This record gives sequence, C-alpha cells and structure tokens, in this order.
Amino acid sequence: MPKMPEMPPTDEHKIKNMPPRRVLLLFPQLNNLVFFGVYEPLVMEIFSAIAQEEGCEVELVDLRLDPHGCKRLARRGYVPDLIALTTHGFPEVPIVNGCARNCKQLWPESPIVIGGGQATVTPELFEKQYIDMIVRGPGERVWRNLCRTGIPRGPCLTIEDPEPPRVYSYPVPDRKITAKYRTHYKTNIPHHTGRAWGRGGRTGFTLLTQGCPFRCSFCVIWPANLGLYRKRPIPEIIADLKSMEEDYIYLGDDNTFADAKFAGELADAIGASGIKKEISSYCRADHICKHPELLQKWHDIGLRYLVIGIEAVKTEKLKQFNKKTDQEQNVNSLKILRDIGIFPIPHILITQDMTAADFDDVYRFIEENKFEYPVTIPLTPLPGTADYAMYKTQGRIVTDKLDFYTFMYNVIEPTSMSLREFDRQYDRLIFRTWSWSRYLRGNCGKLSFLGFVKWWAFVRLLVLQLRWKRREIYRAARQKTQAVVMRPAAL
Ligand code: B12
Ligand code: SF4
Repeated sequence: MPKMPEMPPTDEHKIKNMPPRRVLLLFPQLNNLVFFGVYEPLVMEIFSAIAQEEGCEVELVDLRLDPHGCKRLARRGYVPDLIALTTHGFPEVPIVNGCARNCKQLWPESPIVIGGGQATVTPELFEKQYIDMIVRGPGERVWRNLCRTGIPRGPCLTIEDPEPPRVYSYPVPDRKITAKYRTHYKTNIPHHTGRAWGRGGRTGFTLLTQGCPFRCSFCVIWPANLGLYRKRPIPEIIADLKSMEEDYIYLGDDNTFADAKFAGELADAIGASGIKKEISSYCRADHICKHPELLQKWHDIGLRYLVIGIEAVKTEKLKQFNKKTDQEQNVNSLKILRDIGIFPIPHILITQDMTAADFDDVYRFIEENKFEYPVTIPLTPLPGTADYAMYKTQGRIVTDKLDFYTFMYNVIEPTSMSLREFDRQYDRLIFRTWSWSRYLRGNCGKLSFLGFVKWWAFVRLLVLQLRWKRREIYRAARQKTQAVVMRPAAL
C-alpha cells in the first residue's frame, strides 16, 4: 500500500505565496428508504476546518439536500482544485461512482479524492477512471497533507496513513459551512412521546471515538477503521459540543463507553462546562453491567437513549457472533438502564437459521422488556465482515444488488424455511411488535398513545415498501436455483 504523498511543510506553501486551493467537499445522497433522518455531514465539516487551517477556500455541497449544487457552482464558473467525497456504506457505492463521474464531466481537470468506511473495505468497487485517489482508514492527517500538496497526476492511487496517530484529534468541525442546511438536519423516526426529537426534530451529530476494540463477526466497523480504536481529546469534544446549537445530540460512536475511565472523565468535563443537551448513543451490554455508575453519571449530564447491541436472545448465538457478551448481561443491562432512567433501544439481529419458535422467542423478549423502540434487523453480510466471507463461501447469498444491503432485507438463504416464509415471519414479528395488543396490554413501556400511533403507521408503510422491493430478491433467488438445476444438465 503506498504511503501518503510527500508534502511541503505549510511554511513553504506560504513562502511560495501560492493562491489558496479551492476545495470542494461533497456529501453523497444515501441509498435507502429515507426514514432515519438527515444528519450533518460531520466528516466534511471536519475537513472544511482542516482545509481552512491550511489556507484553502472551501465550498461544501450536501447532495442529499442540494442535488444540483455542483451544476450550479459550475454554471457560476467555479472550478475546484480538489474535490473530496465521502462514501458512507455499501449501498452508496453506485451513488459515489455517479457523483465522481458527474464531477469529472463538470470539471475534467479537478482531481477527486474519496475516503471513508466503504472506500476502506472495498476500494476495488469504485470507478478508478473518474477518481484520482482512494484513501483507506483514518483520513484527517492524509486530508491535511492533500490540502498542502494537492494530488499527484497519474493513475488512481489507493493510500492509507502509515501511522495513524493514537489520539483522534482534529479542529472543531466547521458548522458555519453547513449553516445554510442546518435546519434540515433532523431525526425523522417517531419519539416515544410522539413529539419531535429536540426542537422540531433538529439534531446535532458528533463522535467521541473512532472504531472499536471488539471483533464481532457481522460488524463492519472494525474493518472499516482498520481495526483501530481512537479517542478524541476531551477539551476538543467539549469545544465541539459547545459549537452545536441543537438541544438533541446524536453521538454516533459505535462503542462510546469502551474505555470507562475516558468516558467518566468526559462526563465530568461535560458537567463542569455547563453543556445541557439531550443525548443518545450506543453501548455494549457488558459495559453497562460493569459500570452502572458510569451510566448514572451520563444520565446526569443528559444521556436519555442508548442503543444496545443485544443481537441475540441466546448466549450460544452471541458466542457465534464473537460478541463476547451473554444473555444474562443483556437482561441485566436493560434493568440497569431502566432503573437509571435511560431508554434502551435494543438492536436484535434476525438470523437466517431462525425457526418459527425462534421468532416467537424474540417477540417474547420484546414483550417482557416492554421496549419503546425495539429494532429487529435481518442479518446483512456486508463485504469486509467475517460473516460475508462465510456466507459467500457457503453460496448462500441470494443477491449481490447493493440496494438490498441496508439492514432491512434478507439476502441470505434461510436454513429452516423458504425465503418467502422467512420474510413472512419477519413481517409478523414487526406487526406484533407494533400491535395494539402489545400497546393495550401495557407492554410498550412509556410509549405515549401518539407515539404508538406514529410507529404503528410508520412500520406498516415501511413493510409495504419492503414487500414491493422484495419481489426483486425472489426473482434473483429463482434465477439462482434455476442456474444450479441447469448446471448438471449442461455437463
Ligand atoms: C452518521 C451515520 C449515519 C447518518 C447518515 C450520515 C450523516 N452524516 O448524515 C444516518 C444516521 C442518517 C445514517 C443512516 C444509515 N446508516 Co449510517 N452511519 C453513520 C455512522 C454512525 C457515522 C458515519 C460518520 O459520519 N462518521 C464521521 C466521520 C468523521 O468518521 P468517518 O466516516 O469514519 O471518517 C474518517 C475516515 O473514514 C476518513 N474519511 C471519511 N470520508 C473521507 C473522505 C476523504 C476524501 C478522505 C480523504 C477520508 C475520509 O477520514 C475520517 C477521519 O479519520 C456510521 C458508523 C461509523 N462509525 O462509521 C454508520 C454507517 C456508515 N451507516 C450504516 C448504515 C447501514 C446506515 C443505514 C442504511 C441504516 C438503516 N437501516 O437505517 C441508514 C441509511 C440512511 C438513510 N438513507 O436513511 C452502516 C454502513 C454499513 C455498510 N458498509 O454498508 C454504518 C457503517 C453503521 C454500521 N454499524 O454498520 N447513518
Ligand atoms: S458490533 Fe459493536 S462491539 Fe461489536 S465490533 Fe461492532 S461496534 Fe464493536
């Protein structure tokens, strides 16, 4: 893997009195039924701050909100010296490729660099004829260098930072650059009270750490971050939180509380700084069990919602996932959170070896724990994960079409029922989860009537859309079976 390109130091850049580079930052559209919300393009806000420190002029287009932004800039005569694009996930690969293609049409001489989790795990899927550089793994240092040097001419290079710093440090994200879009950064999914999250749904977004020290078999986070786990300096986080005008903050970390000492010191610093926000984040069940006092401390500074990777309701399954938790911890962690006053948002994986009785077990778990926001996710083998390699070898992947890798479709052949029956079981689970019966028996926790009605309508619309799109998966499955049947005949 080539290292970062050599660069002149900033001073030399200044001595040569080079004009500041015009840098264009692009956040792509996302490929999904858009329901979650639109969050600020954090990585591009960070890169804007870095580019400005390096003396560049920055333009940012959030293509989710302004799909024609690039064309408009080009019409005005704007020509960037460097274009940076992030990649989000697997389903966004064709979108990012399309974006690079459009940019090359508008600005044939402007080099394009892409980076992010998907560029890290599958750089080969990006169209190198339109892209000048692919950056794998942590990008804040590489980006600073590119702002100083630009991109060398020649074929597309795939590079990574050879020695990512152990500390994840960068300037305060530049939220002035996204001020024009700011009121659109919102959470759409229904709140348990029925009201919008924060003020009118408005949501601020940041991260405290990058990556994860664990190695779960289904998870793309560790491969997407080259196995690293890095923490931001506490004073930088405080400055970042202070720069956000929203009352509701989503901490998108994958494993926010993995280092209890760091998380405790951070909570103290947030408390001392007088920051008052309503916070949601992620945590492992075992961390909650080991450090209930830490979660209490975070509750005191505003933590109200916590996604827990429950993943399975049996320890045996958790072992298969290499999750390094057990069912007792799952149950205990939920009790601890309830006692503190934090809403648990369980994420439960629906695996393709499940029988009808297993679906019932998952539903029973949801009922017993009276969840307001249970999330059941069909296990989706993302390229880069251990599970993907396993299912690929077993020949059980039904479709490679990226649109179906959004954690909402079943793309693996089930072992104990047909694909259609598996989907029926899955839909039944969702309908039971959001049923009047669960609500009226008082098993939806603190979900208000309005909140319930919103969820009820929301999931039914969702399932309708899913059913419409699944027809394509069934077609792919049929073709796969026919191909298998045909093969011996052709021999
Ligand atoms: C924030 C987020 C979102 C936001 C959208 C993004 C946004 N800003 O609005 C929301 C919450 C809406 C969202 C939704 C979804 N998301 Co999302 N999301 C994330 C999350 C938590 C953080 C990404 C992020 O912004 N990080 C902040 C930046 C600063 O960090 P970074 O991207 O790692 O960047 C560093 C490097 O990668 C690199 N880098 C990044 N870009 C670039 C660009 C260049 C040019 C360079 C040089 C370097 C570089 O440098 C940076 C600094 O070191 C990730 C998980 C994760 N931790 O990565 C999942 C993640 C990307 N999401 C994922 C998924 C599946 C989804 C959903 C489909 C889930 C669902 N079923 O609803 C939806 C679909 C969206 C929709 N249409 O509704 C998956 C993607 C998996 C995959 N590989 O396909 C991830 C990885 C989560 C996971 N656990 O698997 N998501
Ligand atoms: S599932 Fe959670 S704990 Fe496991 S590797 Fe992914 S982020 Fe880490």
